[in-house]
Amino acid sequence: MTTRKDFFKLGLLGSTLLIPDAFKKATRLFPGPGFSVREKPLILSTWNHGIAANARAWEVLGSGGSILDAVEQGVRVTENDETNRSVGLAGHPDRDGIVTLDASIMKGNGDCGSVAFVRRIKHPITLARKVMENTPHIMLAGEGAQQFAVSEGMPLEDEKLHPDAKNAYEKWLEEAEYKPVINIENHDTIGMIGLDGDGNLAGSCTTSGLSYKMHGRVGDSPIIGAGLYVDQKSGAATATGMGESIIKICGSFLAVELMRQGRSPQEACDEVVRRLIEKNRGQIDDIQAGFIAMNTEGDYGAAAVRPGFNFARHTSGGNEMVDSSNYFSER
Ligand code: SD4
Repeated sequence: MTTRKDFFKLGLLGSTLLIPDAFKKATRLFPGPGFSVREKPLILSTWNHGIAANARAWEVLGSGGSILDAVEQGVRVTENDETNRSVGLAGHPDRDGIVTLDASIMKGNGDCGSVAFVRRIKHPITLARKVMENTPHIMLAGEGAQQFAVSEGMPLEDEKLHPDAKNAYEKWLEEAEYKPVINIENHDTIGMIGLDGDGNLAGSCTTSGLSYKMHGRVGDSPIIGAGLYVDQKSGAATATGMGESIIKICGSFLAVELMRQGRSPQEACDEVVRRLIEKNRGQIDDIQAGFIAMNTEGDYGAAAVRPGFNFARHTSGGNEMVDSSNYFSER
């Protein structure tokens, strides 16, 4: 149960943060790697768990699957990973001890689907795809999303916390403090964007959201334009990190729109991070957010608010981790 005291604490979130010196020098530029492989296919996904997800996506493409199949099947690996505490049913619960999942999927032609605040579904990304393909809607939430899953033949899993998530939750309950944790474990939401050999784009994003969030809280990941956006004419982008800060700037849409206006993916990601910091009035002590983007040429980029964000890149040359630039990087 969320108490009044908890809610008050939540309301205080951010109010005591200081504007960092880096923000005061708002003209500071980002050192952008400005990556370009100009090679297709290309698969990118957030954090270390992206390696296994990319490998699966690559395999799907190699066996004749579409780019949409690849980004769906790729992130299912992460959803299925019992060691992962930030994606799928083994993730950390909300403050009431319940795991609720968010996911979205999008094609270059604008078709998209998403689910939010969904319980007991092992593969929310597949449910998001079913919303896209089998309903006239784009987004289903909560109980309705679960009912739709059942009607599509998806099994309801036991609502039991993973033992490690349970231990961590019990420890958190001792203080029950609402304090979003900046990623330190090098894994979090998985967002994947991909380009196939014919230049078709698609993307996916799936998460258990912020640990110990308020029951009912929905982050950026299922919000088309915030956690994910794909436009065949311009490019694709996805996000990870503090969803509230990403929603406020329609982060993924913004990256794609900037590419449409002629920015490189790296320039677009850098500008999105700058915009996020500005929109949060520089109060970013408790915020980490990262973005990855690619265009149809095979150029790509990544930027984050602070150090530590990385992403997995799969090309015909292999599958490896790449460090993102960040707002505090030295030139
Ligand atoms: C959310 N963006 O729910 C997700 C979670 C995440 O680092 O990526 N946390 O806000």
